Amino acid sequence: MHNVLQCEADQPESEFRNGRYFVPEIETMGREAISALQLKKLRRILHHAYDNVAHYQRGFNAAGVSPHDLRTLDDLARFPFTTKDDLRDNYPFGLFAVPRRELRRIQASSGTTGKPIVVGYTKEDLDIWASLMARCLVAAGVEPGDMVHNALGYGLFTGGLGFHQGAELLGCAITPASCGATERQMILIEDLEARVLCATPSYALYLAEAAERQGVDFRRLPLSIGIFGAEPWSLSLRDLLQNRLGIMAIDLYGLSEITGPGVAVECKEAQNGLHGWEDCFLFEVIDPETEARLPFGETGELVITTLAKWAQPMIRYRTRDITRLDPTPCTCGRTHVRLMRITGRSDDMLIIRGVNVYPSQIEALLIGQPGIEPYYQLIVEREGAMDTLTIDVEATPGTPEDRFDEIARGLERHIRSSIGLSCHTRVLEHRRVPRSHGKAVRVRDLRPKP
Ligand code: DLL
Repeated sequence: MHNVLQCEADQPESEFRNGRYFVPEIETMGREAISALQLKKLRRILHHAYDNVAHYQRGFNAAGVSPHDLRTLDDLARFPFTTKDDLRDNYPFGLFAVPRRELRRIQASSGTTGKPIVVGYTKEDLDIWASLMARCLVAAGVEPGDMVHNALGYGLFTGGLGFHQGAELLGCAITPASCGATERQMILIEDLEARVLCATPSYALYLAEAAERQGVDFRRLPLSIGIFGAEPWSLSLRDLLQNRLGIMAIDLYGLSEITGPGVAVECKEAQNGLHGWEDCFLFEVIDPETEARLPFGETGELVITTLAKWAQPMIRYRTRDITRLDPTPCTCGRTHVRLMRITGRSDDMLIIRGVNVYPSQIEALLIGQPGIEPYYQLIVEREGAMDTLTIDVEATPGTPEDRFDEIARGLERHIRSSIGLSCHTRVLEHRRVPRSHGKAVRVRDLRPKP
């Protein structure tokens, strides 16, 4: 039934069998071949979900569809979405599609509020995840034999173990540093001559700052590739990290509900959009309001169906992540659809005096402005019926305090003229904006809870 060998047999020549992690037959397939492969796998996963998960059976029946109705990929639009609430409501085992003895790992989503969300994997799921991560590392320029420093959290969060398995499979030596203990991390990066750093972009920035404070120049170390993800980050932050760490900074995307990191990655050749692995995932973009599927190129909410996940298949999972898809082949030769970066999450979008804005858009405007450091926090409050935004930024060390006000007003003008957003800005002393070791807290929402 849920047999990875069956899944392998569908692929022209599978990396799961022969241990290669750039597989031109898969990664450079023409669109028709990708669609044919997806249709075959989609049929199987819909049957698997329907036959083994009561929640899916009820949902499909209520929508008047059965897996037999899937004749083309477009027919998927008739099937119901899955949401985070479905995972919560079916906690812990309700969405699992295999007997418990077949599970080999449970991870949990990094959310800090409410009931946790658990995700489960069979042995085959873990193998596929590791090989997709290995593929991502290759796309990012990592080679067997490389020293990889992993500053992503180990534990229930999928970041640490996800990168770990992929790097080991590829034949790298990985240091499971996890997050925190920043001074020790710097020593290890330097002494072990790491070539690759895996982290959240905000922690990479913190590492860069700590290194500068200690007089360590990362640009003179062998470190040359940074693979960053787990939170939205702007192109301005990418430039800054590349310059300060002397690396190429690659964006990598994933989420616990859909395995973890390794769903999509930028290639080192183009660094322009993240290749989503279409032999294992089916990507759709929908209008979050009408829930209608949008054509390639239009921006909306990303919806993902897992094509090869047996313990806990996800059918049309609403990620809440905002992006657009580009199916044109990339200069690297890969043909899998590209996610043109994740701008933010629909639940993180702020509406300030009628202007819709994501934190990463504000980040892009702040970084590189004179007199301030690249650390910020957004504070949302309510005044009457209006939401207001205050941006806390941090002065560059040595900036006289009597200039703070003038810098703040300059930033307000810059933001207003660039994106039409009126906000209040406060320039704080150096190191007054909190640093993050994992995912950065960009927004403090002080509005009264409904
Ligand atoms: O953050 C998995 C991961 C670990 C990805 C390490 C990349 C690197 P969760 O904790 O479940 O899993 O959070 C998933 O983080 O829905 C996005 O909102 C956000 N996210 C992940 N990668 C990116 C990225 C991991 N490259 C949620 N750009 C997702 C923007 C990202 N947002």
